[in-house]
Amino acid sequence: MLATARLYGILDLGYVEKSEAIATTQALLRGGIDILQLRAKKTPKPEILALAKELAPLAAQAGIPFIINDFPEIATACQAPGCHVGQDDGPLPETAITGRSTHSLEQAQAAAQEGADYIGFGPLYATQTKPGRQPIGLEDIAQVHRLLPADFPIFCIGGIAPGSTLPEVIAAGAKRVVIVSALLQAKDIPAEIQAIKAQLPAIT
Ligand code: TZP
Ligand code: MG
Repeated sequence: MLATARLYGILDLGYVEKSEAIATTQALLRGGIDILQLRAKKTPKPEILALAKELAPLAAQAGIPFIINDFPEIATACQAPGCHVGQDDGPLPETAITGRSTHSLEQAQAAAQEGADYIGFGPLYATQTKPGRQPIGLEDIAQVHRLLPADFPIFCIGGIAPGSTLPEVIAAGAKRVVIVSALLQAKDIPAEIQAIKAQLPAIT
């Protein structure tokens, strides 16, 4: 499933009210998102777990990986296949799928070597979704794809939006992207997903 995934969506509770979480997830799944992550930086853990238990079966039914940000124990408890961790979150979790955020070529290589199943690479641009993090720009996108095995999933992330930055991100060599705020704030999420996937190159 990861091998052909091109568009990674994140249900970020910084943008979506808990009361809207199911409907937004259903819209993401209906549109054909390839991977879904639950990210909740300010929500108490029991509430994240309760929501994760509701979302996991929806993603499973849609046949896509469901990834929990930061909490492998929540992934295990809700039977989500994956967990995503940052640079400061210690060793990779023991979930079936593991992802690591990376912010440089060195970190990208290190994550692949430690056995991550995919990486996020960014933020390419400054973004309100991860405030205070220095953007890395587009110049290393081609190189990170040269350095890592051709089939290793690299998801470019941070400030990507269709109609503005996406074309230049693709032109710089991105094959896969994570899009958070632009998707969650879209008027028609499924239509937005389809428009983005039409722009992304096919994985060969
Ligand atoms: N990690 C690096 S940038 C980022 C994360 C979680 C946020 C990306 O969100 P957006 O809204 O697509 O810029
Ligand atoms: Mg983290």
